[in-house]
Amino acid sequence: MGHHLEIQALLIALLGFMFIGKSQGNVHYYDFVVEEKNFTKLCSTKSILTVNGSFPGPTIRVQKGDTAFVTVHNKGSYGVTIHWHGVKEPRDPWSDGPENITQCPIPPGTSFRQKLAFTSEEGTLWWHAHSSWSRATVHGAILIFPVNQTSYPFPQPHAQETFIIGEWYKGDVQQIITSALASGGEPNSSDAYTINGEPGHFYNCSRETTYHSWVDYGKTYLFRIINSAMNEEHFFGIAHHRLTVVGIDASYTKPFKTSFIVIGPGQTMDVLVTADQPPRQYYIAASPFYDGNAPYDNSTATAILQYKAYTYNQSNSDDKSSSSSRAIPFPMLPALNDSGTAVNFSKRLRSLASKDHPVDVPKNVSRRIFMTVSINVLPCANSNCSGPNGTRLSSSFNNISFRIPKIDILQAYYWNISGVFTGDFPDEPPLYFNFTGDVVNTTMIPSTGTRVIMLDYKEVVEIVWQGTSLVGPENHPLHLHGFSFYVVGIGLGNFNNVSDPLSYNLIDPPLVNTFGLPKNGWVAMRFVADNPGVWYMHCHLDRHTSWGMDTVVIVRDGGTPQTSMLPPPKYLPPCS
Ligand SMILES: *[C@@H]1O[C@H](CO)[C@@H](O)[C@H](O)[C@H]1NC(C)=O
Ligand SMILES: *[C@@H]1O[C@H](CO)[C@@H](O)[C@H](O)[C@H]1NC(C)=O
Ligand SMILES: *[C@@H]1O[C@H](CO)[C@@H](O)[C@H](O)[C@H]1NC(C)=O
Ligand SMILES: *[C@@H]1O[C@H](CO)[C@@H](O)[C@H](O)[C@H]1NC(C)=O
Ligand SMILES: *[C@@H]1O[C@H](CO)[C@@H](O)[C@H](O)[C@H]1NC(C)=O
Ligand SMILES: *[C@@H]1O[C@H](CO)[C@@H](O)[C@H](O)[C@H]1NC(C)=O
Ligand SMILES: *[C@@H]1O[C@H](CO)[C@@H](O)[C@H](O)[C@H]1NC(C)=O
Ligand SMILES: *[C@@H]1O[C@H](CO)[C@@H](O)[C@H](O)[C@H]1NC(C)=O
Ligand SMILES: *[C@@H]1O[C@H](CO)[C@@H](O)[C@H](O)[C@H]1NC(C)=O
Ligand SMILES: *[C@@H]1O[C@H](CO)[C@@H](O)[C@H](O)[C@H]1NC(C)=O
Ligand SMILES: *[C@@H]1O[C@H](CO)[C@@H](O)[C@H](O)[C@H]1NC(C)=O
Ligand SMILES: *[C@@H]1O[C@H](CO)[C@@H](O)[C@H](O)[C@H]1NC(C)=O
Ligand SMILES: [Cu+2]
Repeated sequence: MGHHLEIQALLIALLGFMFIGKSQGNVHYYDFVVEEKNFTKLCSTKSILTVNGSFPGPTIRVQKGDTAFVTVHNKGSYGVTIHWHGVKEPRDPWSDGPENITQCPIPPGTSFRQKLAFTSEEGTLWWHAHSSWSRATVHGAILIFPVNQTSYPFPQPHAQETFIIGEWYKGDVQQIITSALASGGEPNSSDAYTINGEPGHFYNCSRETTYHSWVDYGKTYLFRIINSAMNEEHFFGIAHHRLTVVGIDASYTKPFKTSFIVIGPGQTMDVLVTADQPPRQYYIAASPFYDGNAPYDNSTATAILQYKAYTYNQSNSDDKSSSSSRAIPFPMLPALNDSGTAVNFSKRLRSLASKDHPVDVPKNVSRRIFMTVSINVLPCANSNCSGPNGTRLSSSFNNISFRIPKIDILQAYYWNISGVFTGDFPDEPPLYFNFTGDVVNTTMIPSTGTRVIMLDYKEVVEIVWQGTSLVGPENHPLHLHGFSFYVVGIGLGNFNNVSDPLSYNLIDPPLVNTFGLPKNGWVAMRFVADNPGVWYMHCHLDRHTSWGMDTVVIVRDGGTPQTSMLPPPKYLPPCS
């Protein structure tokens, strides 16, 4: 009898252990030391903010369903925050990171512990600072492996490698945005793009440090590409090699072959590459995609795909002679302003929608939000600002240019502190006009404020983002924290709420956290508001966010402990 009970208890404990083991995954601990470090690039040395002195910063490696605790130690000279881009953080906005949205900055000399709760994400994500422009140098990869290390929905790759596209400024990034906001004009463009921290052959003083990726002939590799650039989207390709896209934003896609990808800041893309070309060196290149009319950095970052079997000598070394490097094949990439190609690429993305990786596309929408996305100008006293015609550059959603408060919205919401935000972001723009017409009303002045979208728990939301031709139409990579969303429709021109929904893809739309809104076009996306909390929504081009192309989504609690926000951690960085 007693024996039986013991065995029963043991079995229950064992089952319980297996269950917990399965649902909770492993726990990882990381320490991130935010510190200044000198780097020499483009023939000059400057001090940048880093995590642990590396650029890009350290990689977080977990399996699906794991938990990671990251203690961020700020040894820099100003306050910062860190965000885990694409990690949904169920019911826990306290760890999400955007400055004065979910937390105040971590003061120099102090630490803040954040919890990363991985749930459905599998593939590639990334982390980055979320304070002013510090993310330019404070960022790194998050790799989420399948629970069964071999159970990719594609043949097991021989090896994997991460490519982080970055943007390098010779000047101080904080000073660049501060002075641009003071003058009202465009911030200075970057001086180079980088691949894994290195600009590559087409810049001065960067040949010696160009990033090399070594491959074996005949093998297939999983390349994880992350765009961490500040202000430009990119075309990315490898000479003579086809890429097979298999994932985006830590969600698997139906595989498709392409000679290049289009990837905006905030996006990640997983591709398979087979080393099936004559063994030698090939350029890997990241060129900007920019279809607006502001000045921009039109340079190209490169790395080298190098076959191991290729033994090279003085005459064909990529580092020794510029005449030979010209012979390294270069990928065919679209023209830098090729909007049509960028839109066509984004239309090819489809969720895998398989038995093991099913989709759950919301069908019965209960809340529709139609949101214009615009660059604007604000009048300036004596017309002496540096924007067009002496104005001050601005930007908006539904003609509201967002203002970030001094106390974070999460604390204000949780503790009912009034005067920080209002819950009245409108579901429609104040005016319907020919949003994408040639004749634009540039006198359309946005209002300013901290107006947020309030959603009930489990509301089924559709947001249609409508680009406008005001001031400077261009593609905008729009990002929502706390969720992945299905992109059910993409189009050019003005959204038609009768005919356009008829062509929605409700079968296998891509599931993403960031998506490029085409220049003078629209994107329809859907998600279920099942994550109570305070979640930032913004353009991932940092100059646009700085001008006000952002807002916040607050999802109310659902009425039970399991459907409510978790309580705050014991320590939160103070708001000064
Ligand atoms: C960062 O540096 C600290 C202190 O040297 C170290 O303890 C920590 O493990 C490092 N973190 C990572 C992610 O490498
Ligand atoms: C960077 O180099 C400058 C000049 O050599 C030096 O004064 C400064 O202390 C260095 N900064 C760091 C973080 O090492
Ligand atoms: C992992 O998945 C592969 C392919 O689905 C399967 O063959 C293998 O048995 C699995 N291994 C474990 C330990 O579950
Ligand atoms: C911006 O660029 C201009 C022109 O190159 C330069 O004079 C200025 O110092 C730069 N501003 C900052 C903040 O780096
Ligand atoms: C490289 O340096 C040379 C000589 O100083 C200069 O003329 C050229 O413009 C520089 N090129 C780039 C890409 O910065
Ligand atoms: C980049 O822009 C400069 C002018 O700012 C122009 O001279 C140059 O041709 C452009 N390069 C490319 C590759 O478009
Ligand atoms: C791209 O720019 C070139 C000139 O730089 C222009 O001729 C062309 O029309 C532009 N293409 C698009 C699609 O805007
Ligand atoms: C985009 O796709 C459409 C429809 O297939 C095609 O007509 C158009 O030429 C494509 N545009 C570009 C730039 O490839
Ligand atoms: C600047 O002025 C010109 C000429 O009046 C006008 O065509 C243009 O639309 C104005 N731009 C803006 C952004 O107001
Ligand atoms: C909007 O403007 C575009 C471009 O000028 C034009 O082709 C279209 O007919 C206009 N739409 C409406 C509804 O006026
Ligand atoms: C431009 O927009 C303003 C509102 O921002 C409106 O008062 C004005 O009538 C509009 N002008 C035209 C020509 O549509
Ligand atoms: C955030 O709030 C702090 C005070 O708590 C303030 O010093 C800082 O400038 C604010 N940041 C932004 C981006 O407004
Ligand atoms: Cu934008």
